[in-house]
Amino acid sequence: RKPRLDFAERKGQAQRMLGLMDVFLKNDPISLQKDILHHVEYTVARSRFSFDDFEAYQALAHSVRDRLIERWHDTLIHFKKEDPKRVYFLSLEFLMGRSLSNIVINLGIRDQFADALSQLGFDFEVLAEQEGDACLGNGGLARLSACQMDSLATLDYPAVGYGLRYQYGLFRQVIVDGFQHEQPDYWLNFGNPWEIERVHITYPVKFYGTVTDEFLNGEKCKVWVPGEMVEAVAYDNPIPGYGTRNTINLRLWAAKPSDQHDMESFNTGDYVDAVVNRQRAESISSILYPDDRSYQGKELRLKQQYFFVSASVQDIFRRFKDTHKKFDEFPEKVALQLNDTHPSLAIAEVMRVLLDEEHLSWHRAWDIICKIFSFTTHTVSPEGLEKIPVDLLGNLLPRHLQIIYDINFNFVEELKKMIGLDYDRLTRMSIVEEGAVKNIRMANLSVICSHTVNGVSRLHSELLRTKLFKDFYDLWPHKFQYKTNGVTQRRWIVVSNPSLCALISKWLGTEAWICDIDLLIGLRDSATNAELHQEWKMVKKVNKIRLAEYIEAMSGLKVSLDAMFDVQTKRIHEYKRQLLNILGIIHRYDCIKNMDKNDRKKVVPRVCIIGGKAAPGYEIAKKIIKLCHVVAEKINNDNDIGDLLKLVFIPDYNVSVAEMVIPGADLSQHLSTAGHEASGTGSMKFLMNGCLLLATADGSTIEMVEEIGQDNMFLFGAKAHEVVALRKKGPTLKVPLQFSRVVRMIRDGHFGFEDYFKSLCDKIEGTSDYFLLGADFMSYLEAQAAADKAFVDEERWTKMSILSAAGSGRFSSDRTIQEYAENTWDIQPCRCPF
Ligand code: OAK
Repeated sequence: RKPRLDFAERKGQAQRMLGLMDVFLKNDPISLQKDILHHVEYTVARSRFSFDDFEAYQALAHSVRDRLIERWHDTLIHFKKEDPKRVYFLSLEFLMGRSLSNIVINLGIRDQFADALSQLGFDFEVLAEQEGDACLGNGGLARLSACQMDSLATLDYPAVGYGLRYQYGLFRQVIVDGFQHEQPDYWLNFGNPWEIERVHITYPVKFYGTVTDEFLNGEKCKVWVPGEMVEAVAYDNPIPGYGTRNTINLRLWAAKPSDQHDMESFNTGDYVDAVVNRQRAESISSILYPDDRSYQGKELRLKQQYFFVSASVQDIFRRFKDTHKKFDEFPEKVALQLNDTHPSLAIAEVMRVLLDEEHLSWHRAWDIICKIFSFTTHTVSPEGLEKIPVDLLGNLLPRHLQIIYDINFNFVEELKKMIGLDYDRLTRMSIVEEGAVKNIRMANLSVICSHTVNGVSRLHSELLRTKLFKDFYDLWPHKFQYKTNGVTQRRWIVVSNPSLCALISKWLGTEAWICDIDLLIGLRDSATNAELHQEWKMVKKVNKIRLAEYIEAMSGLKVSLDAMFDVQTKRIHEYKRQLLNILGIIHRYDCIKNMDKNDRKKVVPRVCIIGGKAAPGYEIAKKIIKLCHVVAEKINNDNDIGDLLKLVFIPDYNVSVAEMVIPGADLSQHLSTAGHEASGTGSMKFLMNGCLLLATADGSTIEMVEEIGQDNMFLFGAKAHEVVALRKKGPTLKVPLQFSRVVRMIRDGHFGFEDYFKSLCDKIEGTSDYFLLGADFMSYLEAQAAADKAFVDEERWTKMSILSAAGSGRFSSDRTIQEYAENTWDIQPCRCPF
């Protein structure tokens, strides 16, 4: 690949930039201290002689924000002047986590702030810990959006992110007696210094009502008379790039009652009802739905989708019309990226605006649609695809339903010309699903109207082409691409693992890898160097100490640093097979119990760490969490076992917990049944941190094997193409005795709660073992044994660890974004001058 940017040049520009900034906000220690104290006194409104850590954090955050805003303004002005083609990234979820450290690192002023603070008697890290996480998303898709925003800014792409500013983020997970309980995350309670409320940037969003035919200049046109109107208010979140002045915008919309529409109800005299009704409007952006894949046909969810889409589309049109008159130029200036199907109403909305408000012909409007939308799906299974009941959509958005029907009519007519009257295929490909409940298939709508359909790994793309969207692939093979996911090394090494960051820069002799990750490969040259080994082990130890302290503070459990820290952290799902991990742990426990003293001496000690949230209504996932707790209770209190095996469940796993857990892991597990994980991005973060992977050949893991070699990972389990055949075997499929034995231990009440776990055991025995835990169990145990063997050979393990990090370059979101820019969006960097 061609080098992205000359690092020396970047660095030089960064230096000049710092000099220039001194004109406005100086970055010397005295100026920074003055600034912080100014914010203590006047923003936080505490006396500068008496403020606590949280107040110091607030003042610090505001000082950083001032510097951020300068660059953000400059970037917006520069984009306006240059008027490049922009990509608009529409996503219902962004999982940003904390911002402070990330921002000061990207701005290149972390050390200056740390020095200034230490002279004031504060520790930067302690203050950074005061910040709460912004959890406006569920899991993989949402964190990917956050990583991609960081890369878009760093690579100087003219991009805008659009999403919803939920008042309640993802629920907080609290464990009571081993059971998950959910508590609301009112994350805005203590204010949010990273957002800028734009009271003057608001748009009306319409719902319900009727559509009538009217005549305008002799032409028939549709007029939508809404039944409800809500106001969308913009909240801007500047996202700084690293080593650049570019700072892009993430615009999140909040719902407010619309004054316009309410005048009537106030005038009718029912003042109290009118005020209560106004509050209803705010509920649209109040809560993030916590189920990451089940579509329940809830009206509020649909309202959220349309609300954010409508406001974003109005904003995009406003920006375009500021400088352009002819809509034919629209595709030259606008690329709209659909992050899964959640924003796909944007298709019908853009069409509606072009037809009903801009009065373009259907032909011209459709031509524009086909040039501007690109769609990325993050799902593997057909059940994961979003469907909206026609009645629901027709009631809430009557004009959009008409447009979708028209798009479908034209599509089906064209299709008939191409494939003839193959009714089965026509039925499968139609946007409208007939049946007891008539549905709109949002994925079909997205595929039909987008110029490009992306999968998130090579395997995923193959599954899309051969299974999920086979009919469409056969019709339009040119539409189908894939962009293997990536994560940002700024967050996942530089922010979360500063010791590793320093070590890598020292051994590569440059910091350039921070924005040119391919340079990491240079570590391979020193993979057997004894001095590097020493330092590498030291870094891991520092991170293990940090994690062990956290575990002790949280659970009271003391863990041995000599043990292998074995981690599986991700959302709890049957297909991700946390249950396989727990069964493996029970097996290990059972083996140790049955060993004599001498054999026990040979056991490789392990600390097994599991973490993740279950969707509140997902019973089986919640049972898996409870099982983990009862098994932990038994093992951790068994004197025969001691330090040989410990099991810990880390509650409320989120971005900032991940930043602490991942660097401290020796081994991480990615156990999805092959063909079920579209990509997986957690594995990439572990890999970058030199953690070894124990994984199935699923999602992007297959590509990781190619980068770092099979010898440096522990692969196991059936391959994706074998899974179907294994399922077909059903009752004739033999499961190993070891598997039956551990399931029996649960059934027999070895860990208590046997009645409660019955349904869980029933799900994995006999024909109901859909995710093939039994079939993969022996291979899993073998991979675990291989990991034990490697771990005792310290030199071999350290070399594998170095090679894992060295080979992780392909999994940077910088690469992903560059591919999207070149092959999907057709946009160019637009770098802000210094
Ligand atoms: C969430 C809601 C609906 C559909 C998919 C998701 C989701 O989070 N999918 C995950 O996306 C990640 C980013 O592409 C992938 O790495 C995961 O494999 C996928 O499950």
